Amino acid sequence: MSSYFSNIPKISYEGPKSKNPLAFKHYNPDELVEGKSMARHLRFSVVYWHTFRGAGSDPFGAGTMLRPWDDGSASVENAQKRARVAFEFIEKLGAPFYAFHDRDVAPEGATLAESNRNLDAVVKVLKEEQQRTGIKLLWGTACLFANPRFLHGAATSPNTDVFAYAAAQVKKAMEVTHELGGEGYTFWGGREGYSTLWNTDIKRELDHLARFLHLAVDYKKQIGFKGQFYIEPKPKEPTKHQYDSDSAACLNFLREYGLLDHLKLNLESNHATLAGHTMHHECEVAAAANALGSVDANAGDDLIGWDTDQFPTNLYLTTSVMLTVLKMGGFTTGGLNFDAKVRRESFEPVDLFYAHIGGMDAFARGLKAAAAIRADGRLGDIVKSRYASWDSGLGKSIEDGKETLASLEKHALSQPDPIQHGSGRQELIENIINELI
Ligand code: XUL
Ligand code: CO
Repeated sequence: MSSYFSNIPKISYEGPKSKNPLAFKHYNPDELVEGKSMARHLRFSVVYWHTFRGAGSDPFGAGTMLRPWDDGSASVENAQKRARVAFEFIEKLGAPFYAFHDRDVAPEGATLAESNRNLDAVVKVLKEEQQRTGIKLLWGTACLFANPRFLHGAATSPNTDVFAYAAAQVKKAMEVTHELGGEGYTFWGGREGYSTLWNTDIKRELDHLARFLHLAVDYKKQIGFKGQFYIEPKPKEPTKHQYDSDSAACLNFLREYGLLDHLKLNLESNHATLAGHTMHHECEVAAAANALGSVDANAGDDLIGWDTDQFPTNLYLTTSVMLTVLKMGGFTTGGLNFDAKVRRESFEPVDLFYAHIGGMDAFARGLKAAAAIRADGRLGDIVKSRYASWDSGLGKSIEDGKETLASLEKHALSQPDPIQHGSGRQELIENIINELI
């Protein structure tokens, strides 16, 4: 196959002084941070949907992307060729993983059976390319939101035939993910939510969503797929309210329906901000429940209210994510998956390289800054001393479940009323972070 990126070298690390736009300034895959290579910490993944299927269209205009390898047809041959080009790109970039939806990689056929055959034909190429390059599948997923049949949802559709069709699609997507050695499988509830409550039975829809996920858990066991299941929170868009609205809502749902042992969270930065949270908040909430599985690494725009899915460049964002990731002991099956798209105005193939290089360097800097904050110790000491009263005496006794309201009343009456205690030191902490970032 002819090369489509022959004028682009393999992207390599040249260090912070390099002015080469096609080189890493901070991502040095073999460099050790806290005793582990950057590549193993960060586990970068390229998404198929934005990078190879994103046309650059928006609600106001048509696509703009120049993709000379793509003939624009929905043929299987075009999809197979695109898959080879995708691997050429990922290989040159040096990302170890990729992720896809079933309908990104292969065209939908006239029937489900034909769609499955199309998928098999492209999976054959993906498998060959994985073997040729050593690039691995971070996770697969099924697109249960684009086709009009899913307009009222998939697992939460009021129509049982749609539920069954979605189940069949997940079954197939899970099979091919398994065949490709995928390390995970993601459920993003594209249209699992509502546009108006006047026509919606929330309780029934949530029961159906849980039933759907339990069916997937059962099938996973049946076929011996060992990858991690993820659920991806998002509060709105396309629906007014998505049931998987944020980390806390997902955790509550998973707990309520006995699914917490089977799914972790795949958190996305722009979804966090749409939910009115920082990504740091979402990561900490998930990690506190031992459920932070993977990250869709992107960013929103401060002023545009949509899910703009921009490449992450903000070092405070990447540092905060990596602090939580280091604290929880690192990713296991998950990674940093660039669920991000180049701007409509950045329509040349080379822009795909600039975008990913920038995101990878931003996370490499975030990793180094997070490790520096941990090594410095001042932030850790401030947090530790903030909770010091819980480490012994009364605090320990409360944590151990040995106190009652009556015993605490006795304690409170036995001594002067507590005074304003312990500055939060927010400004000092922010100065320390700025010093180390
Ligand atoms: C949509 C989104 C999806 C999921 C996979 O906002 O993030 O691409 O990551 O379905
Ligand atoms: Co995502």
